[in-house]
Amino acid sequence: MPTAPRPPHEAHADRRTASRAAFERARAAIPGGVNSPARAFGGVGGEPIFFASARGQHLTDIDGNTYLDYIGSWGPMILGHRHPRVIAAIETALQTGTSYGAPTEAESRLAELIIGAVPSIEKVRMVSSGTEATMSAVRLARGFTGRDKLIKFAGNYHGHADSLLVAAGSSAATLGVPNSPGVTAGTAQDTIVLEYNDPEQLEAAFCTGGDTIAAVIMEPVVGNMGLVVPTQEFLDAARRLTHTHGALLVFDEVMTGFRLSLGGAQQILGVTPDLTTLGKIVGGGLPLGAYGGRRDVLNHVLPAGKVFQAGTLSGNPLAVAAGTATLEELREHSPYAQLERHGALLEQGFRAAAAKAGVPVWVARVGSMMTMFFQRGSQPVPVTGWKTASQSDTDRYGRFFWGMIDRGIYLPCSQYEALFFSSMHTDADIEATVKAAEDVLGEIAAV
Ligand code: KE4
Repeated sequence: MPTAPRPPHEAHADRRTASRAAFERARAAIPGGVNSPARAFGGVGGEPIFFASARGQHLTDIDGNTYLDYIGSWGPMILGHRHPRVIAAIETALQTGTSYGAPTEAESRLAELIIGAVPSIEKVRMVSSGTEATMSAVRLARGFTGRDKLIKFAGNYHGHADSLLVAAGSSAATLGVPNSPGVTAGTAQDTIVLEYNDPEQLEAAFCTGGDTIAAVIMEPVVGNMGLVVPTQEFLDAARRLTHTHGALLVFDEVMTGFRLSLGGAQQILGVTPDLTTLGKIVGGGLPLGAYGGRRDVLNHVLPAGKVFQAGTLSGNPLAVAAGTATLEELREHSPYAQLERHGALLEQGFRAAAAKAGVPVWVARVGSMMTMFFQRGSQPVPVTGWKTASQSDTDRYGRFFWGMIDRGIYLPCSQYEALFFSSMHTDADIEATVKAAEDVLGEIAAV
């Protein structure tokens, strides 16, 4: 009787005994043992790996294993870990103070850098996370328009503000239903959830309730269902319909901002939203988010206007120093051509490896964000939204993930996350990653 293959995460569990013990300890004190569910390995099985240090493109776990990092802290580390310029800026800021609860000129400097880089941003307010940025942008859109309804898209994640933790409703009107306990039906009913890349559905929503819609919020290039690119028709419809009906178009660029170009996704897509939200890279890996956009809209934010938003640590000097150094480095030594070259090599390598192994996949990439969707059929199916992304073979993805871990490659621990790489990754790193993928895909095909 052939024995069932061992779960992939058990193959080399002996290499991660310290992580196992650390996880046991963490679970006694922290819900699920992690401070964010994305780290819990729920999407790939097994237990999370605990890390001790990072430098450049490498991570080192508490068992001493090193990995090539394809998460980069879920996006912020575009320059690699502990970039000398970022570390020096934080150390300098440390010499004068860590928090004032009062304005500093460094915040104005960072605001000016953001305004100079992001096409849609004329004024910007800093907060401490991407969630705060999107939550505040939604409140601002509602305050500016005097309307209640919000349109979002299935498979787009915008942080954990209640009005954004909403799934597509079963009703024809697609009125939202909570997708977390604790989110009230009253909150969810003001969120309409549609299918990404479906301009007809968006048009219909505006036809039935255009004058009640405050905003459309979207990831202009999606990372949170795996990578999904928008069609020009869908982008044009979102821009046209919001303009025509007096709603605001909000690009959530927490992930894509400064990642896909210095001006984010909106710069390469050629569509200018009314509001943009930022996080991750803008803080250089320290806690900082931001929301900005049209001057006439931002002037509604307290104390310039009446829309309330506040934060004790907003514009924190250490986070501002890290973000400023990061944006200045990106501006002065653009990495985007190299990131594009490496992305093309990785994409071609993964595609060829899957084809050689006979494993059906759909590979999507923009710059240094990429996802290889494992598919169940024999022929690749384009992944255009949550309806197609959610058909992925997540078990196979889990096998791929653990096979790559065993070869020292740290990919996102979910099929529904994009991978990221940094300006510190080398040609040799990309080649080694493709070689590892060839090996693992060959093994997977045999299972
Ligand atoms: P934070 O509150 O996690 O800083 O940002 C929320 C957020 C908002 N908008 C987009 C497009 C995002 O991708 C995120 C956060 N992304 C996840 C990874 N998909 C962060 C990882 C985590 O939640 O631990």
